[in-house]
Amino acid sequence: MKLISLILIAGMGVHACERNRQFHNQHTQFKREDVNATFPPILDANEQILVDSFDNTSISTWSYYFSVLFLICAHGRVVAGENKTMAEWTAEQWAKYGFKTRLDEYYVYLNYPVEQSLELTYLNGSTFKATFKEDVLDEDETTSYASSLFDYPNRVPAFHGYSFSGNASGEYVYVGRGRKEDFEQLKRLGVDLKGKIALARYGGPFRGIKVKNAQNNGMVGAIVFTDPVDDGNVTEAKGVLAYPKGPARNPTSIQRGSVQFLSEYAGDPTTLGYPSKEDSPRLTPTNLAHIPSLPLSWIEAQPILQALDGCGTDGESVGRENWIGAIPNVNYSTGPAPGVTLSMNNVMEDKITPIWNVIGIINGTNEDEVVIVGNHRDAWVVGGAADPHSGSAIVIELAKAFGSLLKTGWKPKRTIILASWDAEEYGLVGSTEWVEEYVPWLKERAIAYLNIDVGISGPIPDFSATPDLHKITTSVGKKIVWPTTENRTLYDVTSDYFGEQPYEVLGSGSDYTAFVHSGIASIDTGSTRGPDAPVYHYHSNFDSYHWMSTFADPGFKFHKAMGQFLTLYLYHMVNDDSVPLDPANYGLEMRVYFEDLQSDLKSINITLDITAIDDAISTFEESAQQFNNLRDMATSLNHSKVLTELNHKARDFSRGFLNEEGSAGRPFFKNLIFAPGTDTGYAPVIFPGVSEAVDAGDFALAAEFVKKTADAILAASDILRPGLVGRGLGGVPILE
Ligand SMILES: *[C@@H]1O[C@H](CO)[C@@H](O)[C@H](O)[C@H]1NC(C)=O
Ligand SMILES: *[C@@H]1O[C@H](CO)[C@@H](O)[C@H](O)[C@H]1NC(C)=O
Ligand SMILES: *[C@@H]1O[C@H](CO)[C@@H](O)[C@H](O)[C@H]1NC(C)=O
Ligand SMILES: *[C@@H]1O[C@H](CO)[C@@H](O)[C@H](O)[C@H]1NC(C)=O
Ligand SMILES: *[C@@H]1O[C@H](CO)[C@@H](O)[C@H](O)[C@H]1NC(C)=O
Ligand SMILES: *[C@@H]1O[C@H](CO)[C@@H](O)[C@H](O)[C@H]1NC(C)=O
Ligand SMILES: *[C@@H]1O[C@H](CO)[C@@H](O)[C@H](O)[C@H]1NC(C)=O
Ligand SMILES: *[C@@H]1O[C@H](CO)[C@@H](O)[C@H](O)[C@H]1NC(C)=O
Ligand SMILES: *[C@@H]1O[C@H](CO)[C@@H](O)[C@H](O)[C@H]1NC(C)=O
Ligand SMILES: *[C@@H]1O[C@H](CO)[C@@H](O)[C@H](O)[C@H]1NC(C)=O
Ligand SMILES: CC(=O)N[C@H]1CO[C@H](CO)[C@@H](O)[C@@H]1O
Ligand SMILES: [Zn+2]
Repeated sequence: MKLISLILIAGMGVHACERNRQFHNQHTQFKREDVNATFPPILDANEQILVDSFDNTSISTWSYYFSVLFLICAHGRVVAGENKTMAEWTAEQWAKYGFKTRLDEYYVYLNYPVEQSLELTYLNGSTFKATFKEDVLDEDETTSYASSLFDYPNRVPAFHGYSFSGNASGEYVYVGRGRKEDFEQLKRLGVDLKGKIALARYGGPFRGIKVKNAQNNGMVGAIVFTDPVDDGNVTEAKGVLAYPKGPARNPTSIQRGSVQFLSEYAGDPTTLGYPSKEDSPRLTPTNLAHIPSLPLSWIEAQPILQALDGCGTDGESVGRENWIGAIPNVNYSTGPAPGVTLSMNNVMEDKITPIWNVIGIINGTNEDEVVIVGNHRDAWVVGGAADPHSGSAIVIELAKAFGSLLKTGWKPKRTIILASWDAEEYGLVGSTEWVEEYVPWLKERAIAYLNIDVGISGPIPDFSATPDLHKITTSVGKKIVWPTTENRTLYDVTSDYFGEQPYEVLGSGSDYTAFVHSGIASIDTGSTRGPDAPVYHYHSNFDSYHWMSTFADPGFKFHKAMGQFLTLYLYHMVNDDSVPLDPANYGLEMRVYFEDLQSDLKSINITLDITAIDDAISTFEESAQQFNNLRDMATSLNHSKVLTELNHKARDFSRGFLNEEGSAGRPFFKNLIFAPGTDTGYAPVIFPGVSEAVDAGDFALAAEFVKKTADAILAASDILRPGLVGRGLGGVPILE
């Protein structure tokens, strides 16, 4: 009983910091070919100053500094909470260009790896022991800093953040991508899961969800391995050379990452709902696993999978989508193989430790209007040239561009805040604690949050955003020259690949999450690989400066174009008389979501009265129409007082979508229009209160959430509808 199109099944190569691609809106708001478009795009004087300030060599220098040089100066790796020096350095760069900077410190729970091991014992008593080591490459200087704790002081071992310390041993079962339905299918096939270790492949749900599902099925440990099936045709099996010789995946690459139960709560697990100060009271975490887990490369997963072949049900006969991967000579059988066992050990050190968000501010003339640009700074590895330092490098270059514009005497109308978040990787910790501290202030002032995390990991621009930001995303995208093919803008390339309405719904997996669930318009900017581009070694030592400058973005031209995009975006957000938010598009989008909900309920023969949502959307559409009419008039009359009122309505209306108790037992996820799916972690569900209750078979709860969702849409509609200043609309406008 699944709401197929609402529960967005995650696609290939999906990771935190990467984006999902499954939800296809049916409506077309934008014309792809602008017959009157000139090329190159025509920019005004300020836009030209900003765009011209961008320099690929300068971005390359920032990238090198973040992902290589820090190390060589022995400043150390930048796993969350490590290295205040890099935070201070980032603040110094922003300050050079006119930002007033500070470090916001929080004391959060994190854990760090001490000892990890995994051994396979065959029936005949011989063993295979995993090394958990990625290749040290002559070509790639930072890989040697990461191979062994004892050889090199800065290595970051292969481990899972927030994983459970403990041992597990016994027979094991291959569980596909570890979705709930994968486990259901195994039980239907008669596979005994209790007391066994789960062997899951990466892809699909957030890795913490895989571990949670294993735990909920009585399993005692989890191994999560990378599978080249997510690399499409760029594989050694298809004749492509592996990194560092070519663009295919290095077989030893390991995906580190957090195993927090992200779809339950983000942020510090010991301070749910309030900021982590040094003396804050601490809760016992409820969203962390109590079975150990470890990540593994495909080359080391291969013998472990092979030992299952011939036992249980073979992969073809399991009948689950995305079950069979592409590791050579493996049949992806379920197992268990009687008497063949794994023994795993995971020792982590728990700490309450300081983390540092860098904050940089340029005051605008309107104190009650603020736009925030954020990117995280912590990485799982030495390097992190894509995740997060393509974003880190771009944000410094953005600060530099605004510095150039400030020198001309320009001042922003709205306040600009830059943020370099710490501890994103463990569970969006830095950004969530910051939002929890400043949420009343943010709800009064925040116009939008612009996130950049993996700014560049491939050649295709890729955005997820709240509906009110789609229009500006398109209009700014049409101003940027994208360097893949001749005479194409960033918007052209995005829509060539993703279609005419190319923007995804925000789920979770990066620092926009706390903002979206505070009712703040948000966009996640970045790029993706596409089918033919070099494989991105996500959360691996091979996400390095060498890989970036040799394979992903030689010449840093994509960095430059993406940075120009984010810069012009921010410029219009803080500069335009009429704030470039488009509330009416929420009406169009919600209409599509509603129709999907309706047809899905029908297809599974559920009778649930959802007309209240339908009616609420209609009311919202009317408010948005009135809002647009008045905004057009105020714009043509240049009536600044009315424009200010309307700007505030555009800023505030989406706060109405919040429900303080959250949806269906998830108080963190307050937004009733979209939230990450409980069983996906990354990918969004639409009208989460309703659709998750239907999935759980709880129709009384679903009916309750129909009302709550409708009320939330009406609350947004009330905030948006022109009040006093709008009287007289329909006839001659009365504008005081
Ligand atoms: C293109 O420009 C012409 C002449 O200015 C105008 O009539 C037409 O509406 C424009 N077309 C589009 C699609 O904007
Ligand atoms: C034990 O069994 C494994 C798997 O069948 C095999 O690869 C290995 O060679 C065997 N070892 C010995 C010593 O027979
Ligand atoms: C891989 O190549 C085949 C044959 O050229 C093609 O049909 C298929 O779509 C490709 N797959 C991907 C993911 O690009
Ligand atoms: C794996 O599948 C292939 C093709 O069906 C088959 O020839 C082979 O025997 C299988 N291997 C095992 C160990 O079951
Ligand atoms: C866990 O496993 C490790 C390595 O096999 C071993 O050294 C340690 O004693 C074990 N701990 C417990 C509590 O069994
Ligand atoms: C910005 O404005 C705030 C509040 O008015 C003030 O406290 C702060 O000092 C100003 N910052 C700068 C950099 O001017
Ligand atoms: C791209 O635009 C330039 C300048 O307008 C023009 O000279 C060139 O022919 C165009 N190239 C293509 C492939 O359209
Ligand atoms: C910057 O771009 C120019 C022109 O494409 C290129 O020659 C140069 O090597 C690039 N700089 C870096 C550091 O990649
Ligand atoms: C829904 O009901 C129709 C007609 O009664 C039936 O044909 C169909 O199989 C049912 N679908 C499901 C998913 O139960
Ligand atoms: C609109 O009015 C403001 C002052 O209220 C003025 O600064 C601005 O130049 C005017 N814009 C236009 C397009 O007339
Ligand atoms: C300032 C600071 O925190 N420096 C630390 C950076 O990381 C290295 C190694 O991890 C530490 O030794 C430094 O103290
Ligand atoms: Zn990231």
